[in-house]
Amino acid sequence: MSDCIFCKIVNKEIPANIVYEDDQILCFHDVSPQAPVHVLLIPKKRIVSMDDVQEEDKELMGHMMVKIKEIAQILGLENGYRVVNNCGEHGMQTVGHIHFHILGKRKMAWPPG
Ligand code: DGP
Repeated sequence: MSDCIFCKIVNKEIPANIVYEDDQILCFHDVSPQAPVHVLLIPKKRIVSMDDVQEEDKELMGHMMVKIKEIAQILGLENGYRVVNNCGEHGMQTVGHIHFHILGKRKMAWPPG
């Protein structure tokens, strides 16, 4: 059994507000939203971080990238959005299951903090 919180969401052991799901990936609302719309896109397979992506994950990672625009459409992000991946300690990653934040419905600042 994994202690990974996102694996528990994948396995429906803990609830999440799901936006999109297929056999490979899951997208759900972030519990601590930093924008009016803030969801997390994850692979169902646990990959710890961007630093752990392997050659064999190319198709899965590509699938996620292709689905982002579809998810943005579901969420009504017609004015654009930001996609963020935090990797490792300096990237301020807090959950060890690779995820892409999709944030929208407000204008973002740059550079990030
Ligand atoms: P990061 O800092 O990039 O690792 O982002 C982790 C995000 O995960 C953070 O924005 C809060 C969110 N999060 C943590 N635990 C849960 C949870 O149990 N449910 C949901 N929906 N989001 C969570």
